[in-house]
Amino acid sequence: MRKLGVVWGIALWLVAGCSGNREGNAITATGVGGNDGTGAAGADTGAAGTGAGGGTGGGMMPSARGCSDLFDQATLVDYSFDISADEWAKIDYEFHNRDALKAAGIDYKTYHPIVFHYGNETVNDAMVRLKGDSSWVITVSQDGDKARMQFVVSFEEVNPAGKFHGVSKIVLDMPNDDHTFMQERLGFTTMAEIFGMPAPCANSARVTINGQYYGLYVNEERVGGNYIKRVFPEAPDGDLYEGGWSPKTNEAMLNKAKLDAFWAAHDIAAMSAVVDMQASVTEWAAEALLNDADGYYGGAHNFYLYDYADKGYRWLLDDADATFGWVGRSDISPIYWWTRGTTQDAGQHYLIVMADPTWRANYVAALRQLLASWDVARIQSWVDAFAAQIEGAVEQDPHRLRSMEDHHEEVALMRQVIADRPAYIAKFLACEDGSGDSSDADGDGFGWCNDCDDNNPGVNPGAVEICANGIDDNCNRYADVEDGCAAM
Ligand SMILES: [Ca+2]
Ligand SMILES: [Ca+2]
Ligand SMILES: [Ca+2]
Ligand SMILES: [Ca+2]
Repeated sequence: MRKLGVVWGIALWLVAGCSGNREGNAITATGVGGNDGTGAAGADTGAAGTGAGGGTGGGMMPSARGCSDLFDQATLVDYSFDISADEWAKIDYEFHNRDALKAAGIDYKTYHPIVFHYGNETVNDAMVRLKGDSSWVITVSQDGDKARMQFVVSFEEVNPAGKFHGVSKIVLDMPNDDHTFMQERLGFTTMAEIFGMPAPCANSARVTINGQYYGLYVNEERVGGNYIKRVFPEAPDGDLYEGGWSPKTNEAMLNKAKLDAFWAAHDIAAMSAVVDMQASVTEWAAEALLNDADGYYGGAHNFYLYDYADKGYRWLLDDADATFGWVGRSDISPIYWWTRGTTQDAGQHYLIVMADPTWRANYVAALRQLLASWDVARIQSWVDAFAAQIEGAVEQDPHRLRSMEDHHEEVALMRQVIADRPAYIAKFLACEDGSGDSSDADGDGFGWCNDCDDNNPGVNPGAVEICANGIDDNCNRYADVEDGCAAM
């Protein structure tokens, strides 16, 4: 799949100082996009509340919500770097020798000095480093001379207080399997604008290096202390962990006992003692609706954990570049997503919730609540606007791997998932509450929405795990030895 393990990246920025100058290829809100396809989408989604979300009248583009103007959705940003031949050779060496450097214990994400340009502005003491994890390894191993570096640009390496348009770091993200060039942008935007939940600011940026166009990226805010101040101004001082382990705030005074209690939790009581349960299951439900194949809900991968004031830990979205994903499939169970053949693990805390009738019902209720705000036409209008905005930049991208025809097909598929995913979730919810098809094909007492295998009466969430049959009998993701059976 995509990123195996915790992913890096996403950048820091400051709330203050959003200077208003805009450079680059501004496009008008009315000049792009459109609501074509709305009728069909509305018919597909049924109870999904198409068009009820409002907000479309004020322009196609999403709102600013406190983001730096660098992330203005109406602008296709143009960044350029000047880097010396020596420094470029070093960064290129790191790029192609990541695993060897890592194995030798050598830092392979070092900062390199650049002169950074944006419009008529220049930053002489900026630095750039590579970013990525498995996406880095994959592009180097698969893409030959089209292998694409991903970057973090920092304005605070030389001057710790350095900022550019209120931002101390910029993340430039583009994995090799996103042929839409906008999955992460759309995932973050939908999370923030449709669900009103925390997500980094993001738009698209063309990056030019030493005068040559290098490629198109999702241009995004880094997650860190300044991000927390923007999204939780009422509770800005909590511990923030990437992947639930790696501290990003309060490094010197972390509540380690609380984090230990979090990882030691194996039941609802222990989990509830340190977790904001409602906020957390709502975040997972949002990922389920986003069809996120590489977040916490669908693979226990990319997430942040934030200790919110006196409410405890809550999950925060990270790395949305596999949203609207699952290779275009919309009929992924929002509970038993792994039954579609992934090898990804399910999260320890996720499984605690799904095994608990009360909190599992609360998760389903959160799906229902979020579905009511899903707005097919509005989200599709963003896809149309973003696609029109980046069309030329995609076409000219020297690191583009697929044809423009493929790109357009992927965008059309993304558009379709935006309509089909809520339709599937509506069907799932109608099974849950008995208002629609809640058939039980194998007659084991668990309808299809609550059965991880509705063609096998011996398999259901009420079953006991049978050892050595190679089957996850009790629908908890794991079979046999992985589910507590003694090794044979
Ligand atoms: Ca059944
Ligand atoms: Ca069954
Ligand atoms: Ca078994
Ligand atoms: Ca099992």
